[in-house]
Amino acid sequence: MKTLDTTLYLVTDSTGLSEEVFLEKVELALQGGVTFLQLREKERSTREYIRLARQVHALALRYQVPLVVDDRVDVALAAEVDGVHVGQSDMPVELARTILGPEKIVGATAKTVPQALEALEQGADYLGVGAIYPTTTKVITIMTSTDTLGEICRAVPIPVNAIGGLNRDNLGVLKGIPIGGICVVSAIMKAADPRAAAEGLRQAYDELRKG
Ligand code: TZP
Ligand code: MG
Repeated sequence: MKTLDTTLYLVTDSTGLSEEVFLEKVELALQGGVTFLQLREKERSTREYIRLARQVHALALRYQVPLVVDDRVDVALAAEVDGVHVGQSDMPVELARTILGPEKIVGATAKTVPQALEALEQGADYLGVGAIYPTTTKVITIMTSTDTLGEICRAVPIPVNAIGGLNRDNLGVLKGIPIGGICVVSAIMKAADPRAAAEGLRQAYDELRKG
């Protein structure tokens, strides 16, 4: 099993941002304590996706934070990033693992215990589970209850991250659930100060763990 720090996992969203502003936001988030990065691009051409992945990877390397790309195994390979995150309608974990090999990170979305066990068996290194709260980020998702989240966490030995509508003020519902960390998009990407936003999330998460 890989040692991954998924405490504060940022899924990026570059919608409406210039490349310069986007990269600056990602860097500020890294300075604020993001421990894991996923580049998630739904509109870009393959060529643009690869180019941006390379740029974000250069940043991530500076902060020693792993970078995975959403969905696209080809982009992960071409840009030589650390791995991929696949959803339930993306390439199966098993195939992503075969293509990427044992060293690369393969993360998966799971919404039920059977999905979680299947992803684990196929070689997933971590899971994302949600949406815990309704989200304003453009995504096709259904809500997952915190009971199911807890069951998934207890069913698998790999890190399980909660995702969906999370911010520093609403993490209380996760109390007592053995999550590996939290995933956020807008709480950081839409913040005027992504560094302060990341710091605030780290602080709120630490308090959740202590309390
Ligand atoms: N998968 C489930 S919810 C979600 C994804 C990618 C988006 C979460 O975004 P936000 O802005 O943190 O609610
Ligand atoms: Mg996907």
